[in-house]
Amino acid sequence: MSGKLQKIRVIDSHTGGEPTRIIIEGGPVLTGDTIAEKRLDFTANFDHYRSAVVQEPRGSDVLVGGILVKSANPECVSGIIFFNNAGMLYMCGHGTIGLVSTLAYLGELGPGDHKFDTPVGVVSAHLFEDGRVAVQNVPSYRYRKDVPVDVPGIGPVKGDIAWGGNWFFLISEHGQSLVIENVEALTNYTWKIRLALEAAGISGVDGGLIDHIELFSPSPNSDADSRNFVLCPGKAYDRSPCGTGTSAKLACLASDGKLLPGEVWRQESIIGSIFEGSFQESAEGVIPTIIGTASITSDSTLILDSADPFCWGI
Ligand code: PYC
Repeated sequence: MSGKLQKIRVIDSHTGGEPTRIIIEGGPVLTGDTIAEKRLDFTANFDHYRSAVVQEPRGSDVLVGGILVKSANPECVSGIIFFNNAGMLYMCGHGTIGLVSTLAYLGELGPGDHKFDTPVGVVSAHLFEDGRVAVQNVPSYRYRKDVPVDVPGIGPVKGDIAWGGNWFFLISEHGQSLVIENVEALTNYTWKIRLALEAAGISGVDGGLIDHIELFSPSPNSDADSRNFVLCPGKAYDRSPCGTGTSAKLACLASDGKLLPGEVWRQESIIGSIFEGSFQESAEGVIPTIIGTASITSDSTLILDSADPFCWGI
């Protein structure tokens, strides 16, 4: 027996293995003059939609959702707000690549340049004829270098705090083996660091919560400059090299003089997918460009049945 049915049309894709689900129809109508205000409205008044779309039983911890919203900026195709199992993101690189591929699949945009409004600024995307997408991200920068944190159960750890559209703690000296077989241990290790940072009051600018932890190591793959493991806010690991995380890495490489403007950095994820990153200098840090590819995996309608005890997610 069913109750009142509500339908939400979504397009799913994955970018380097990391899934994105874009709401096309049936999502909440958000209010606010800016995308940042609409994001706050989503959090305050429509969190049950976030849960229904990305949490089980329709989604999973790894899924990133996105909702298209009207942008007041006439240069933008649309505004976009990304969210996950823990709450709202500020920006999402793999998600933006998924968004562009989704709109191309729907016939709403073609090869060329397109701008999107996000809660942290306008991002530009270029869709290539071969399906690759280049995302020019918001200005990214390293805030603090070599920040020590004492981590219960681990000991002292040092990392850089950087902004790439979300706040990251980037660690190169960790003694961990970045291989897929080690994902559970890597998750536990990085989660302890995440909690220790918060407990110690270590944050980004203006108390910004550092909710992404990123480990780096050399890659055995000669096509890649580095491999990473990225822990996302809700304890899932990023299957892609993480667009905002790669942006944060580029900002650190630029600050250390290890990568020059226009030089390419090939960042490999823990599952072997690669983003190509480069940057231009800017007054606020660097402007990263991340290139990747998304594949569409589903064009479907979510059914929200008011008689379903888990209608709004688990
Ligand atoms: O690609 O920026 C990204 C991202 C953030 C969280 C998951 N992916």
